[in-house]
Amino acid sequence: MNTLLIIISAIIFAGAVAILFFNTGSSVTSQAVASVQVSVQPSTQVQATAQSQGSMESIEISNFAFNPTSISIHSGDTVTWTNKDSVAHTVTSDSGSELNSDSLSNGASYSHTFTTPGVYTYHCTFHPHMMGSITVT
Ligand SMILES: [Cu+2]
Repeated sequence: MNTLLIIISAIIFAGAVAILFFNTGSSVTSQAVASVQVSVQPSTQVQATAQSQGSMESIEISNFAFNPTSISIHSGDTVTWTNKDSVAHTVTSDSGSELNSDSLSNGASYSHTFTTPGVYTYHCTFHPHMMGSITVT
């Protein structure tokens, strides 16, 4: 009778040890999964940030012209105009107030982020023959 009790106790003890071992093993596994998630999340965030920032496009103002004259961009992209001429120019919407730079002297830049699709035509207020357009899709 005593022997049977000892055997039953041993089985229960062995079961308890097995459960402890199993729990320890599974917590190590979930830690490993957590560390994998942590290493994956930052690169996902960087991609999301890069997407929300959009692309950067450059237009040079030189020889009384916008170069390139016309470009096509995506909503969220930013365009930067830089004046390479010795005389001042502006970047001014033909209608509306989307583009409204100050007078840009030599070397000065003007940047604008387009958030709404459409065709934005613009000119220089000092030299109305200087024209350009931005198509936002
Ligand atoms: Cu001009």
